[in-house]
Amino acid sequence: GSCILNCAGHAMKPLNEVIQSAEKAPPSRDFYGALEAAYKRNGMPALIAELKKASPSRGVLRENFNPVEIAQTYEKNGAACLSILTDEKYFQGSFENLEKVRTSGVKCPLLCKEFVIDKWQIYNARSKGADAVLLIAAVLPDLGIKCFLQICKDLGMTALIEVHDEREMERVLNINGVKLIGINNRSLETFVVDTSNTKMLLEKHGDSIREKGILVVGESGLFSPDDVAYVQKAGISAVLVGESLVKQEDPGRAIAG
Ligand code: IGP
Repeated sequence: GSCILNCAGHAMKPLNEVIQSAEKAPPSRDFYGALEAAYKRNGMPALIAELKKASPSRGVLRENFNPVEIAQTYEKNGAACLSILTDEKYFQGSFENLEKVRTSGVKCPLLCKEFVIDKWQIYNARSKGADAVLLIAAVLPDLGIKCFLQICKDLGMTALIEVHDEREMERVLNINGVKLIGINNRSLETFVVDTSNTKMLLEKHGDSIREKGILVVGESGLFSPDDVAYVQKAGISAVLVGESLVKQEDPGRAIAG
């Protein structure tokens, strides 16, 4: 069909075509269910292991970045789900990486990690094999989150809704159908990581989160077993870890250790 070019010079399918490809894609896997099951099984936070080649705050994290190899060692060593950066500009990610992992035999559900501001991106993610998308409360109005949640539901995908502060947490808790909230400990403005943010937000809102059956993911800046124990004690059920794994020579062993 006819394509237009996006600002990165990539051909973009028109919306109707990308919707069709999403609907034709092999069915999605249950990202939320995989986290819940791993948490119940182990009594330890479920691991979402992230494939991240570079970041705006740290530059290139890993030179020899073979997405399939990394994904396989993550899975082998007990990751419940994987997060794959597809944002090119800031994280040197790609949809090619997502598709490669999806077709490699890796069974973990996959989160497509980019800055979603348009529904086109959700259909595109699904058409490339993603099972979940990240929705960042800081960059979306409530109505956008609601609309995108519905699209995810229709596609059988999980939405991970990311919050940073109390105001965003309150907004998100007022939206129906939210099942998975990520608390990002890294400030989007200063890049400073503060895990006490998770503790503070869960002390204030833990009751209503539990009442609604929402699972919480601790995101960013987790390096040691102590860091994980700290956010677990605060009440999270899963962790999203990128840098500290990707930087290891053997990312799989780092999980086991
Ligand atoms: C992983 P870390 O510090 O373990 O590499 O963080 C993940 O939380 C981080 O990559 C992230 C992110 C984001 C990246 C969280 N939210 C939004 C891009 C966009």
